[in-house]
Amino acid sequence: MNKFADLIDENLEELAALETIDAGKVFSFETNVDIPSVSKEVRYFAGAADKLHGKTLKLSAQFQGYTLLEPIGVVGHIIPWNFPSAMFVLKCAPALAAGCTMVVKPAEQAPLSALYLAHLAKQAGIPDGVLNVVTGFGHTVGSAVASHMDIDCVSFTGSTEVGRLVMQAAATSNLKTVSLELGGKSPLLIFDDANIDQAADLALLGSLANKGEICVCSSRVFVQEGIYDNLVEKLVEKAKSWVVGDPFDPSTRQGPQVDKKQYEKVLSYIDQGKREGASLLSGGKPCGEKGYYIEPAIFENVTDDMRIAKDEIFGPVMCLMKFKTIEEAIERANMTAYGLAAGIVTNDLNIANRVSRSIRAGVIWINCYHHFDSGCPIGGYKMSGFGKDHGLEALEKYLQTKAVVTPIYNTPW
Ligand code: TXE
Repeated sequence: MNKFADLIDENLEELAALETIDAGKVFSFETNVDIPSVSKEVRYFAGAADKLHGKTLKLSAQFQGYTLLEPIGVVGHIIPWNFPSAMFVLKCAPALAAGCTMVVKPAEQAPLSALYLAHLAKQAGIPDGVLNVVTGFGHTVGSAVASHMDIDCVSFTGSTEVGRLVMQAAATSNLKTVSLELGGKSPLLIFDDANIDQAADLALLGSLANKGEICVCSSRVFVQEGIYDNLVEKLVEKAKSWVVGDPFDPSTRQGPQVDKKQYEKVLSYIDQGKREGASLLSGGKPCGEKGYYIEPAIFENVTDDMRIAKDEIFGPVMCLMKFKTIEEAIERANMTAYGLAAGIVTNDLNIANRVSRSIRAGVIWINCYHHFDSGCPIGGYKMSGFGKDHGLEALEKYLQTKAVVTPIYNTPW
């Protein structure tokens, strides 16, 4: 695995270019942040591989026992297109460390880096048959993985709709274990004491990074009334320098949406927002002559019951909402079927502590956003799914515990 990580570093530019060509991701982000995190993830779990062990059990008189941690078996990883390389190692690295074999089904929109990573894994000496990639569509290859009788565990990241199908297929085939990382509608809560400049930067990053194609993106931005007007002014001003265009250009912050389906989905939600009565402060139009580029849309006067405030749009669309009290912020932040992430911007420790404990979401970022780390588990509450990726917790879904019991004095009962 360490050799695999070295080869990822040596092929950083190739992998970054594949992501940009295949998924429209910004090349400078790929080379500086995304692909370096891919090799780091592999090294993190390489370090865990020789530290997985069971416990000695304290049993009632005459008996002794211990547990063994065993690989769960063959894992099926079904992954999406928004972070193709990162998703690949997010799933494969802990499964390899746990001693599993696996079949990866990359998304049909962006399968190239998965094939390239599998080639590097082979070069690194990972034995044939351990890490396999099968490309294809969801309704054929994906559903075959989910319903396969010889696959012991399926680890899925994608839409809530397909997550349900995967769980159903597992239930009606061999009852394989399932972990699901699904959609989100994460809140960012900005309190009156926040630094306006920093808060505006975090709101833009949280909502627009990777063209909004991030499951944890902060698509609902709640701002306390005391700084609301100043913050909105700052946001709109900063949004003007958010460059949308050629993802290979170093000045670009946002490339094209991944495909026509996503592009049309995002534009139709922007129309829906206007029809529902939200006010479009900036952007929200197709951008350029060709390609799936969209000017980031910033909406205000958004109410909690609007579709743009409830559904996962998965595009560069920010919904601004004003609140008065901490209690109101907590209640409205939790008013979602999802629970993947949340952000808090404040310098008041009491607010940060209270709010972080009151929000039902798998990760809470305080005065930062989108900080992913190999050591930090990420995963959903509520309809965002269950099971963790990243962190030592990610190993749990690829392991099972076997208990071994023997009598101490050779007594037969
Ligand atoms: O997802 P799908 P799509 C959300 C986001 C986006 C929406 C649709 O809101 O707009 O989902 O995106 C495979 N059995 N997310 O259509 O279809 C598919 O081939 C088994 C959030 O791309 O869920 C791909 O490999 N597998 C998300 C993977 O599932 C099936 C990231 C995800 O695709 C299948 C992506 C089936 N019947 C989209 N049908 C996140 N949580 O990060 C499809 N697949």
